Amino acid sequence: MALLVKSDIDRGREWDEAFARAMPGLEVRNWPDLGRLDEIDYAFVWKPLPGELKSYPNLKVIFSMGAGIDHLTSDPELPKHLPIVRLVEPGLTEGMSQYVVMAVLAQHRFLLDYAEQRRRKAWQELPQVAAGDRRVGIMGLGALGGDAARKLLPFGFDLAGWSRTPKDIPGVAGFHGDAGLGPFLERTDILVCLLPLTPATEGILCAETFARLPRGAAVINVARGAHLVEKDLIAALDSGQLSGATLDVFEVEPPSPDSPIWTHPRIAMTPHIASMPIVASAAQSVADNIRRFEAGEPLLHLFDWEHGY
Ligand code: OXD
Repeated sequence: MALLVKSDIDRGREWDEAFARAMPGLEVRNWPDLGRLDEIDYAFVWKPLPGELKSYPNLKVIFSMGAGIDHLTSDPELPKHLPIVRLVEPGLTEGMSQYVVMAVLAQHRFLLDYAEQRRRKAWQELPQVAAGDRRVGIMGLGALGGDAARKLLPFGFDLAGWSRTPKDIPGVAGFHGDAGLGPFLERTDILVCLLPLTPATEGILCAETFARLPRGAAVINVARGAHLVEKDLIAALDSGQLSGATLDVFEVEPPSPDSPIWTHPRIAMTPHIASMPIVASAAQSVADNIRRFEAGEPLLHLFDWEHGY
C-alpha cells in the first residue's frame, strides 16, 4: 500500500518516520519521487499541481494536508468521484487556538496602539478593559473554531459564536444562520473568522459586515484570504469603523509589494503560518483513517460537496 506525501515545506524524512510509526507497512512516496503512479493508493497533499491527482489511476482517497480543501477543489481536473478528507488533527487545532488566543489578547491589550506609540517614542498608558467587558465573536465553530472558543473561555471574555447550523458550546452564546448574523455582529468587539471557504462565505468580511460591528471593533482573519475584501477593510480602518486587524491570510499570497496591507499601522500580519500540521499527530490521524477505509468503515472528516466543507 503506497501513500503519496506532498508538503510545501521540506520536512526531510520526518513524514517517512512518522508514518513508519503510525502505520508500519505503509510505503511513503515523497513527491516528486513517485515511482509507478499506478501503485499509489492514497495521497496526502498540500497544493498539488493542477491536474496532478487525476494521474494516479488507482487512487482511493485524497487527504488534505490542511484544514481547508480549496487548494484541492480549485483544480478543474480534480477526480471528483474520490473521497476528500479534511485534516483534523490535534497539532493543527492546538496551533490555531494558540494563534487565535494570541491575536485576541493582542487586540484586547492594544498592542497595535503600543507599537504605534513606540514608533513615535511616545509613552502613554491606555485604560485596561476587563475581559468580561470585551465581546469576542468567532465565526465558524467547527473543529478549529470550537477549540479556539474553549481556549478563550478561561480568560473571561464575553464569548459568542456564529455558525451555519446551531452549535452548543457551554459558555459561548450561540448564533446561527442568516438570521443570527446581524445580532452576532452587533455584539462583537473582536471578530475572529475561522469559517470554511464556500460560495456562501466568500467575501463575508466586507463593508456591510464591518458596518454592523460596533464602532472601533477589530477583525482577525485566520481562515482564507477570499473571506476578506481587503479594500473594504482598509476603508473601515481608515474611517475608524474598525480599530485594527490581524491577518494571516490574504487575497493574494504574498500581497503585492504595493499593497497597503504591508504598511498599514492598524494591521498586524503574518505569512499564513497560523497553524501547520504537526508531523507525528497528522500522520497518526491519516493512518487511522486509512485503517478505517481499508476495514470498510466510514472515513472521518469527509469533505461534503453539498455544504462546501
Ligand atoms: C490549512 C491552512 O488549511 O494552513 O490548514 O491554511
